[in-house]
Amino acid sequence: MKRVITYGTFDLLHYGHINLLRTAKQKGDYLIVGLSTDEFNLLQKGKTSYFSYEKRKQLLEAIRYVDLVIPEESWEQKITDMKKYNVDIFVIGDDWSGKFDYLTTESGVEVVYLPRTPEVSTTQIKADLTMFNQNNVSKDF
Ligand code: C2G
Repeated sequence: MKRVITYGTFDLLHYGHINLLRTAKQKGDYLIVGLSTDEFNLLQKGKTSYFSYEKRKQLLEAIRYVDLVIPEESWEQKITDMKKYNVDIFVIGDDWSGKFDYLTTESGVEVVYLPRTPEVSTTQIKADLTMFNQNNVSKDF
């Protein structure tokens, strides 16, 4: 049983997230997702998600590729998570390329950086929706 783990906020779930989760699952038999809590997002990542942790967890748990969702509360927890969940492979998008190589030396897990899906991001979705609403509001007057 090859166990894979990844981490993220996964807000406004989109096909870029699904592509990553599908490919991550294909690398093993069991996929764990470390889902950033609302506090971790605010205090460590400087961002607030549209959906709360509970709602984002509910969405992730509905995805066929995801076997377990755990809270991501700190940058440091990855080392203990690798041991606690008996992880073989750590997977994340290549926007993080090189940032988690230490997991191989410290925990002996394989680290895989996957190419991001182009053109889609939660930030872009929010920007497009803001533009759309501004254009439509102005037409109403
Ligand atoms: N992703 C992707 N393609 C996109 C958008 C996102 O492959 N178009 C991937 C990211 O590379 C990441 C995952 O989907 O692996 C989740 O994306 P985010 O929620 O933006 O994750 P991030 O904020 O980068 O958090 O400790 C690690 C962090 O929690 C990662």
